[in-house]
Amino acid sequence: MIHTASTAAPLDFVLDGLMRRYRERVPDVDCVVKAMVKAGLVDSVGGIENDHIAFRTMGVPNLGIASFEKIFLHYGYEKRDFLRFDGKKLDAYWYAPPVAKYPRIFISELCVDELSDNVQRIIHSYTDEVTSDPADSLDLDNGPAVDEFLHSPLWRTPTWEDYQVLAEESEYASWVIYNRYYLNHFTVSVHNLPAQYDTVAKFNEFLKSHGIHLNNAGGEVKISGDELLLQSSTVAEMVDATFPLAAGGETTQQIAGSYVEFAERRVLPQFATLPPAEIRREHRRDGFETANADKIFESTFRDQTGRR
Ligand code: OOG
Ligand code: NI
Repeated sequence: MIHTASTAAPLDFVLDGLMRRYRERVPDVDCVVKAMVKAGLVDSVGGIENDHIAFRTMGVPNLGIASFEKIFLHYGYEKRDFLRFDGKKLDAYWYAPPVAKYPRIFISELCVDELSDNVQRIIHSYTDEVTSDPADSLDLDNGPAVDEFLHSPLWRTPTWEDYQVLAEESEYASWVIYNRYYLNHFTVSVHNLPAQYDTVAKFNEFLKSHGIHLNNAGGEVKISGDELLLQSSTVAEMVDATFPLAAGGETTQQIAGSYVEFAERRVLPQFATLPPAEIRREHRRDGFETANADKIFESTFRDQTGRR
């Protein structure tokens, strides 16, 4: 069998399924898409260059990066750099796609064993329901099966009390315990857009003129040390979430869902003299930047969502 025939189709199915749920859950996505269509930048969401997508995981046995990455490694993604976030107790890797038309993938993991005993106990009371690595029993060539896996809860819905205890110590923990493998964000690539929109600074002004709320942690534009990777993101939208209560019954609360990111990758100094028409992905800054990412994580944190 031809290699691309066996891997490309399930990957397309999985990416489409992720984007469909994400668009339904995050109204900002269609707000951004509509604004871009109205400005003549794209015909539809499919015309947007997606720089990367991101997932969050719980770093416990059978789950975390070691489990989740199996899906995308199977589709030909290549594991690249390790990133560490001491303050947030997170590890992450990014993955390069098999073909440039696919987005990069950013997968992070909460280092659960670095948290307080009480929070560890609460997290394990949920994640211990998973007794073997679920990626190992998944038929990764079956796109619909993987799509269903990504959108089916691996553990019971947390109680509202547990959710709040987690949020006090780690807002990443509370996000994952409820949202699980929902797509955390997709990323509009701006550097190939027409000149009035081709930087994150210019694109942010366009977004704000359409009423989009931007994450301002560390400033609205996050700039890498080499000044070649610039990023911004929306403040996550709130979703209605129904939680069981410890004493019985349930409560519906508004909690942070997902957000949208924007990225500008500048041309590397060694390609600065290339004619613009010849510039492709490999001529631009690749990878991620820990200091930028550290602030982008906060798009789902209450300091930011409280500003909407
Ligand atoms: C990921 C935050 C980091 C980036 O592009 O640096 C990130 C997250 O919020 O899970 O997306
Ligand atoms: Ni991102």
